[in-house]
Amino acid sequence: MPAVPPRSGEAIFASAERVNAELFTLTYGAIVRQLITDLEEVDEVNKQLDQMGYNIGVRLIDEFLAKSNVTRCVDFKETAEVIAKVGFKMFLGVSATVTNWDAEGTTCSFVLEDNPLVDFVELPDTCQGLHYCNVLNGVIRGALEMVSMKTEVTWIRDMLRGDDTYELQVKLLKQIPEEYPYKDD
Ligand code: MYR
Repeated sequence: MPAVPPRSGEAIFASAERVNAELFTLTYGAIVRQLITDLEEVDEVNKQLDQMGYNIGVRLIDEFLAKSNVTRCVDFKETAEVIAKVGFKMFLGVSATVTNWDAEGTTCSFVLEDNPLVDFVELPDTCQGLHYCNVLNGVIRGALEMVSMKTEVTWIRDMLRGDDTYELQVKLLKQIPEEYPYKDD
């Protein structure tokens, strides 16, 4: 008889998933720490994280569209719901709530139900201006640009800065109409 009973396949997968998530969180933390050391200015770190996210976002959209089977959204409201419920879940493992729409339907906020990026994170006083999760701004901006939407993405609330939740505002600046690829004769 083994001293420890073997775990079921499901339990092994669940624990592998948790280890992967922790590894991802710790790796992201190590990247942020390195950027702080290299760049010294938190504003520069914020910019760099946003740029990193943008580079990820412009590539990630293909994987998102292939895996999610999401087709064209009718408007920005539907796009926002898709990001909150499908995109966040797929890449971050959590959902977000879409809220705070403006009257024009071009600005809204994502309120994160949880934020795995910040597990184990405590910011020292010297990093108070840091937007630790700024990679997410870039990811959303980059992904949406690939489907013809120019956006501005800004943190409104950030628990690492003492707020009660994580709120990311997305403003649609411009929607470039897609050109019909064939000429009518
Ligand atoms: C369309 O109308 O073409 C569909 C647009 C879907 C855009 C979905 C963008 C996914 C972004 C994922 C963000 C993940 C953040 C962790």
